[in-house]
Amino acid sequence: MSNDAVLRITGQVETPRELTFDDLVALDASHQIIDVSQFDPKRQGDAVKLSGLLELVGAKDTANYIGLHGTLDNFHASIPLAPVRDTAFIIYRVKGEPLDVKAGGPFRFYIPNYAACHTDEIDECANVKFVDHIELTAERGFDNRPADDEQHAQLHQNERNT
Ligand SMILES: Nc1nc2c(c(=O)[nH]1)N[C@H]1C(S)=C(S)[C@@H](COP(=O)(O)O)O[C@H]1N2
Ligand SMILES: [Mo]
Repeated sequence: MSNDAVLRITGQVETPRELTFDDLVALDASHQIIDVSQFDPKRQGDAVKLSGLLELVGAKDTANYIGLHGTLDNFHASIPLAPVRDTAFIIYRVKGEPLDVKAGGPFRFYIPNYAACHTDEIDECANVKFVDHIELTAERGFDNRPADDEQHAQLHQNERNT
């Protein structure tokens, strides 16, 4: 898999950054989560804490929402930052290699304790796969998560067909 994928972080930050796999590997050990199965037995691999990335870019006090953009399948979520800023992480590595696209890689956003899809602003749908852009905003940003059961069922149907 290509190792030159970048995760952009922009918006209400002091220093916008474009981070590669190697940049994430190089982040301080205090920002790393080794083996995410401790949070969800269905998930494997290693992650960096969202809080570590926010520190790196210098998130501003005006950053109230976090936008998670997945260009690959045009999937976007915008959720309040405060409830997830100390718990969310980005899975990026499995067995020393970049997270495979089949597992939502190269960068996959993950919130432990998410709500069922479209029951809450912070739901399983907000665990955005193939995230290539994290955008901090003052107001709620673009979000095209499924709005009801029918749209959600359709989304999962499409997943099975691809
Ligand atoms: N980019 C992207 N991320 C996404 C989705 C999607 O369609 N595209 N679906 C969401 C939904 S509705 C769910 S339930 C979870 C499913 O993740 P999983 O396939 O790893 O179980 O991913 C979420 N993240
Ligand atoms: Mo879902």
